[in-house]
Amino acid sequence: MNPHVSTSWSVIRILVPVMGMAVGGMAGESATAPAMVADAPAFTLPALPYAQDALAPYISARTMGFHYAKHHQAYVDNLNKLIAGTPWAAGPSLETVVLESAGKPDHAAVFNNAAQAWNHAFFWKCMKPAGGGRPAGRMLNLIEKSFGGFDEFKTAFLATAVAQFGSGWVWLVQDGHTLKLVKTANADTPLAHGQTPLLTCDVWEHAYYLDYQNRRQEFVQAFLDHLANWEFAAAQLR
Ligand code: MN3
Repeated sequence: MNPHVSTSWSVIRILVPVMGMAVGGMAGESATAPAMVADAPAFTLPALPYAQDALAPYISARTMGFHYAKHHQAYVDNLNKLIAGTPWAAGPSLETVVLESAGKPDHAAVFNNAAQAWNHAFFWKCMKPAGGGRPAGRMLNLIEKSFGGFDEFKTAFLATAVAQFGSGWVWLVQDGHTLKLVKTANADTPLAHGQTPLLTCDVWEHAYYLDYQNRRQEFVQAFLDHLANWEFAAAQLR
């Protein structure tokens, strides 16, 4: 599927009330519209860095069709609805919305949707076709220093992913001069805790259930062995 199709739907949702038109028949006809729409949504679904079937067989096109085109799109759409008419709709970055809404109970819905929109955009970049393997250079040195070796890091990443009860994320983060593994529940993100995210794997069931059913560890192992984009992770180091 063309990732731009999903973006055009969010545009249609904005256009329909303005133009008083029915949705029927418009799908696919307004992919070039955003720049012309006065009330364009504050945030749009970012394009995937690869085709939706590029990570198969480790993540199927069917999973990506739901995970990217439905779940990620829904977080973006919900965020746009929640911030409509607020200063957050007027141009700050997604990171700013995450940071400004974090830890504020009256803005929990904004935080949940903004953080999930950010986490997913980051997660897609943490993978690539024919990824996995070992990092090199400074990243490998930091991993060896922080975890005692790359194999030890992988074992700890898997254990952290499996230990996350229910929905959440496993992250390799930079915290000062050291690297750490952290897990976050639901939408929570290391961004909101002053840590620098380097690499993440989504361990919500929607990330793996179609391909692996309940076998989360097998999914995370495939992420480490075949998908992890260590060049992207190294580029996040400070
Ligand atoms: Mn997800």
